[in-house]
Amino acid sequence: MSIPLQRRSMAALAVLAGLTLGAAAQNPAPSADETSAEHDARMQWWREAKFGMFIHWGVYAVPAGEWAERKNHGEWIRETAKIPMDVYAGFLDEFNPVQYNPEQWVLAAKGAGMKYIVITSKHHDGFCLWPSKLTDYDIESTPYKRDLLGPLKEACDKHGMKLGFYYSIMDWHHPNYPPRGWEKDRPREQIDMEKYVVYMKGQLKELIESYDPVVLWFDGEWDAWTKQQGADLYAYVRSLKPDIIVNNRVGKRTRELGDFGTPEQSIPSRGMPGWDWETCMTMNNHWGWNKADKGWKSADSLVERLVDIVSKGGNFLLNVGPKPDGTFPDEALERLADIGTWTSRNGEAIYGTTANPVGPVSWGRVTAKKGAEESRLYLHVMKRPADGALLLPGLRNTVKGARLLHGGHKLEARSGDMGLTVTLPEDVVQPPVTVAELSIEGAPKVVKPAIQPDDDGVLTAPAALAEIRAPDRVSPPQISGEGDNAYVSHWHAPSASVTWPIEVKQPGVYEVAVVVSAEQEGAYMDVGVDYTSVQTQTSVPDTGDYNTYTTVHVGPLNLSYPGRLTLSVTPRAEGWTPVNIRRVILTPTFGAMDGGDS
Ligand code: FHN
Repeated sequence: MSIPLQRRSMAALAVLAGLTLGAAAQNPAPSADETSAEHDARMQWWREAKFGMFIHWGVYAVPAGEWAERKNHGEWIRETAKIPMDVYAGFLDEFNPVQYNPEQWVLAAKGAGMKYIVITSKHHDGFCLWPSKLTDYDIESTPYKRDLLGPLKEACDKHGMKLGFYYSIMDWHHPNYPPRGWEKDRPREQIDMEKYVVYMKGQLKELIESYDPVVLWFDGEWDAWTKQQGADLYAYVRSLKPDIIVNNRVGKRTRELGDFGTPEQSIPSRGMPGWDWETCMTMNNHWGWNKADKGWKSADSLVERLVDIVSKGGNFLLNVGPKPDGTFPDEALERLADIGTWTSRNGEAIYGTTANPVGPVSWGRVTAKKGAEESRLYLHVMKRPADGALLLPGLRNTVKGARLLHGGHKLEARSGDMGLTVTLPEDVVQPPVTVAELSIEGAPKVVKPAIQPDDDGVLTAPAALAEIRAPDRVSPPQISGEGDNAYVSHWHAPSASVTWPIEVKQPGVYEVAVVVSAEQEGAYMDVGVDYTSVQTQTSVPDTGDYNTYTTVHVGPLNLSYPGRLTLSVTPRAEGWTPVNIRRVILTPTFGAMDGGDS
């Protein structure tokens, strides 16, 4: 499988350099621009796969997180323990994974219901798991000597598992890459990012030609790296393999460059609408092997995270940090097996689904398989309501049937004012997440229930019920938190707006107030409905921090006739600075206005 090796011939390096430099200059990547249909075709398998295994493995596994008196190091141990290069090289001499059996890894991933694997071909320390022609800082310089990626590729192909590579742009070993600030013993004269890029391209060419990876997962882009270099590298790897999928850390972790977003150790509360994204997460508190780390997440909570992520339109890349002997920690194997019990029963509600079409529900999460004639909604019950009533707010379709996905037990489903409700009897609950399958006629039709005035006629539009509107490829505001504590945040784009369906029962003038926070003043916004709006007279004040909210009185809004309307908050582009919103309140003034009873 791997490349026949003439070790590290400068001649080879020069030829490659000449070749690549030439190529880069000409930007030979005609495939950079693709139609959206071609883009969708390229992303399809990834979008359907949903669940993958991340593997952080390298010589940093040898110290197992321990150095001097500290036990909490991980794959960053060279940096966090400030280990000089020559001392760190000692780990290469000890790295000998004789128990490495990649087929066992692949079967463990497959057993968990994972569809692809992404392994660290080279992490920040610069050590390469394959015999690279371009450096001797690789597996061949260890007692093990043999390629680690080739056998993994073979095992993946054998079991229908897709394989991708993590590749760190940041490199704490390569002479042309800037040394760490604390490294006084490494010369800085050789810093030359152009040469380093040639090196990277050479290695990526080796990896692509030798192992045909389906994903390139770049990282370490926050250091000495530019958007332009990212765009060039993206075009380069797509020119080598047009259908390869590349994450957004090829650039500067934005929406502008790369095929998918990469939230880390977190799940965006409303997903990333209009964009492909993948949450990567550790199973305990470290990416790399740390023998002292017992902070393992439970299998149940990992299943819930998988469901949460997929219901928001994302993929889940769950990490394992193998030991230096080449085996997976028992705790990881146990969790993979337990997760597999759930995915083997409920996989239909995960693979090939799309995000929840009805909006947040209090009892769990929803995934969907939409069709023109018939659609399937998968109700992932995490907290069964006391009466077992699983309301899908605003869903207006005709029910075709409902059943437990695993076991097929028939369930009752009925339409009502607020939407469609499926009833889950107590005795059929299947922890950690019970899945009910609801079949409906046609594509999901959702008419969000409008916000109703309270007894005093006050209309309160909370962030939890808000809808975010943002042009494509713009980083949209996010809704974080649940219930009354929810808030709209990360509102960098003035082209985005926030809306709510409201029901005006009594026409008249309403006093508008918004509950906001900001860390800079200067923002103005319009609050309005379909036919009229009012603008903040003064800029939103700096409240000191985003957790400190204040009520800004915007002014009167004349809602002249009853009915269902869309309330919206829209930034004024000029001078916009990010503002968090907790809620918008419309208080009737007409008691006073019509002088009636007040
Ligand atoms: O520094 C790395 C870290 O070691 C790990 O690889 C994670 C995985 O996404 N990424 C970086 C931190 O953002």
